[in-house]
Amino acid sequence: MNFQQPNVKNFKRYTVTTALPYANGPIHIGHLAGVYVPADIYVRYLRSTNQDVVFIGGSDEHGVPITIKARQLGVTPQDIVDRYHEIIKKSFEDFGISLDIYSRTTNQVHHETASEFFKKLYDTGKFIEKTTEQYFDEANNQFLADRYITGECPHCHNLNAYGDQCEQCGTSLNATDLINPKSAISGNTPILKETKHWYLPLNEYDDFFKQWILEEHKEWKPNVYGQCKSWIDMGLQPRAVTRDLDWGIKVPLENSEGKVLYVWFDAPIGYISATKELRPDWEKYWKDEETKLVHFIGKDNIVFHCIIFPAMLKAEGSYILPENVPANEFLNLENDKISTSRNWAVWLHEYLQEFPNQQDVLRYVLTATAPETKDNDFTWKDFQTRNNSELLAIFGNFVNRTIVLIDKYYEGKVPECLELTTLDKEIVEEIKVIPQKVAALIEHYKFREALTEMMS
Ligand code: B3M
Ligand code: ZN
Repeated sequence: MNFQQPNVKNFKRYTVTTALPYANGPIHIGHLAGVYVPADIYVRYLRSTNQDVVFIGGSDEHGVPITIKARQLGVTPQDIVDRYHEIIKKSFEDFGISLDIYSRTTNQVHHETASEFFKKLYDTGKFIEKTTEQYFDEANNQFLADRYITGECPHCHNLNAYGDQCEQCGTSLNATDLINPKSAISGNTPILKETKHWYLPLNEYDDFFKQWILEEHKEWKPNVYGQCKSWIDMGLQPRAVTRDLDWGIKVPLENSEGKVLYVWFDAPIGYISATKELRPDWEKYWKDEETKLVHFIGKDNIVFHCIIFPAMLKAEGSYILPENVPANEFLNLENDKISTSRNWAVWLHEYLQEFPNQQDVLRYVLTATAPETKDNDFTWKDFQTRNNSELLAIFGNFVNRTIVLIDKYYEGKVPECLELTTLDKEIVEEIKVIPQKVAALIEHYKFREALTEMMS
């Protein structure tokens, strides 16, 4: 094993965030393995060493994913987010993800925080205002933002790319980049129509990103660093931060009826709003250089957390930037991509019903098979084997034998230490360094290896 140096820079406190799941469906094992279990291990480790840490989560309740779900079920977006926010919140609590707060982006404090953030960037001239042609569905009389439009990705030629992103290759897109665009509402080919929006000119941050990521954060995971490098090398483009939609945070400007903040503008600000809600002294967790900010996310969220949100924070000027963004790859289920729409998933709330009090088994299996460096597969056969052969036969048996034998031969008391043999001494020396090894691995987001070290 490579023994790694602990962080050279010393931090006074930690702000650890977990991607805010869309409140349009329940949590599944893919979410857990990719984001919440590793983040929870990291935070529990920090707390165990008496670090000052806030652990932030919440529901992402705006954007097209919510309105699409509401349309499918014939209810309002508010109904959808109310329903799923409760399910998600409860399943995290029951599973033992030790978040300090699980907030939501429809909260008043979040609407205020996101509006103020936008207003400050607007007032300080950080946006460009552009009127462009955007896709419009004539049958439904509405502009088609983000997931309301699908088409072929110009990069990897996935036929089901969304208007803001291709989930296959991870590229962030503008709707007009798509080949053969179709309305996700009517299936029609949309027309182009003029509309005005505000853009964050990411191209002006080119030098900043080259320095900050490519030079100063070479230690980021290869998958994260690699994706960032390829976007920076391609040349960053201005990104619209507003949308023509009726669900979301209203653009806080005169004459902007029917326009809301882009969900990827407001959602990451949700981390800040949740911290505000949690602590009156929230500012030190976001504005003090001695705070280490770490975002746990899945790989499809890399561009938003490594490029767009940092550009927003930088433009605003008073915030710290993330120190690391440990993104995982995807977890498949029985060799097939987890899919909410095809109902191919192990849902957390269902697992908790079927395996009451077996949270730790799932945590163990998801950590042992975590998709840290490449996509990985969850199978029930593997779950069974790991439970029976590892947790039970190795770990359980070790504990059981130790206790049973002490009970049998020494009346339940740890016997006095006799003269140690050379072999005993070697083992004692080896055991002593294990906690440091595990700690160093956790600090470097290598949770699988940390687990292996623990078990061995
Ligand atoms: N809701 C996307 C997702 O669930 C989005 C994450 C927001 S993090 C600020 O994958
Ligand atoms: Zn693609």
